[in-house]
Amino acid sequence: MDSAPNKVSLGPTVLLTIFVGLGVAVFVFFIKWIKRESPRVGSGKDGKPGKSKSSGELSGKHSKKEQTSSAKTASLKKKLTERENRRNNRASEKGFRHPWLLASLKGHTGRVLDMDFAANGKYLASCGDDRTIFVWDTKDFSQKDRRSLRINVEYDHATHVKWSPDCKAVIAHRFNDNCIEIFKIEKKKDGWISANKAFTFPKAHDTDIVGMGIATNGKFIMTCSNKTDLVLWDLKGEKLATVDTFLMSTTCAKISPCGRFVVASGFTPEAKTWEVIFDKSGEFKEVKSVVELTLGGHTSGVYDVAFDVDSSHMATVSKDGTWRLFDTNVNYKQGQGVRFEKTGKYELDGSNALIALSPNSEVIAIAAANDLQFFSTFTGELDCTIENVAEGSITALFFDASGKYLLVSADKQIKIFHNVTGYRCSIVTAKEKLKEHQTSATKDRLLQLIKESETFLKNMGEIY
Ligand SMILES: *[C@@H]1O[C@H](CO)[C@@H](O)[C@H](O)[C@H]1NC(C)=O
Ligand SMILES: CC(=O)N[C@H]1CO[C@H](CO)[C@@H](O)[C@@H]1O
Repeated sequence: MDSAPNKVSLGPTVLLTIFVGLGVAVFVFFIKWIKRESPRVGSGKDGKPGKSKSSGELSGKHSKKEQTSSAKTASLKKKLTERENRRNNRASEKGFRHPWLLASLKGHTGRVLDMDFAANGKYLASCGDDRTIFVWDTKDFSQKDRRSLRINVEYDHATHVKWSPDCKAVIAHRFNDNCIEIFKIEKKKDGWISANKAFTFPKAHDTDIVGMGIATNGKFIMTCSNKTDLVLWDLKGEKLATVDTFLMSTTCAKISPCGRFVVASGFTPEAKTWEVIFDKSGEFKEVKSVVELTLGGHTSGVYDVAFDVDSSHMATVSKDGTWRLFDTNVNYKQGQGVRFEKTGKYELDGSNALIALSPNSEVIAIAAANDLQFFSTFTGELDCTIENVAEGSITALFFDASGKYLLVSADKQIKIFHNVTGYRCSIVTAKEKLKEHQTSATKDRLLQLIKESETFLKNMGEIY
């Protein structure tokens, strides 16, 4: 080949190289400058910019002012978080690892948004924005192969999912239609289950819902919007009552495990409780606010509420950076209020937080963005932080009925963690009990519990 055309064609290449090189240099410089200007950019683990406590004061959402103040900065922030997302993606491809992680349930192709255990402990239901509900066989979380059932949510996706107390139905909340849909679950001959769409409830809320539940006594269903309208339903989809939560905006609404109370929280610095009352013949009578069971003491909005197994303890997590544990086993009908028991500080960023209380009320787990923290309710102290559990925010968390595991949904997976903190707490409380006078049988049982817990912790490579 002649060398002349080569020379000609080299020109633009060289130019292009120089041009690209310069561009990269300018970009890198600009990024460095931006990082210095706003040190928190990119520290958000949610793909959102990190947020200091003070900037979160506006209803826990992104401050609009901040976003519009400089379009240029915003678009750069976006670029930066995109880069970080890519980095995180690479990290999550390799997979999240942690010694406390027992298993991950994989099957959803979209974000898992909610999950619920069946009362018989045999099934776990989860829903995601991939328009599916999965039912998982919960037998032995450590085994790899697991039966699951995939239920399609037609033309929509479910944001909330719950089991009926008899384990014969799954109740889902359709996002676009903003209404409840019931799926009948039937046992098949092979021992596994099948699902069939049964019916849908009428739409009752104008905005997204933040909570849905069904009472363990099977008497009512509850839905609550992100505004202040909370609706109680019978199981056929007839409205029993509508309650104004008077919370300005509501972030959480749950039915207590005993099936008697509805607790909701939101913008105001306390969670409110209502009792749902039925007459002797089982007819709905009324829903009544119970001020004695107000969970107060926070200085800012309450994000989430959790219960122990028999509703004798409730816990709250607030935007003020603290959690609070209450003894709710009180004679509220005689005017006795809840007893405040413990508080602790969680040190996590995020515009929202979720809380889970272990069945025996010894452990609190808090999730904000994609981080987790475990606390002992005996000391109130932080036991462990697990960071970057997923790429996106944690959407739900709770303990299984045995208290052995903490389940966390985020991204496309459900992660199951050993309740290591719980074992440590068991040792502490058993030792406390041993200090008191005990029968020799109790003493033996406590010593046995300590031994078993210590063995478990030793095998996990944990201190105790
Ligand atoms: C409430 O839900 C509506 C959608 O129905 C949404 O536009 C609005 O931003 C939500 N409000 C809050 C405070 O989350
Ligand atoms: C808080 C809690 O439920 N802890 C439990 C963790 O798991 C151990 C072993 O099953 C239990 O003994 C603890 O009670």
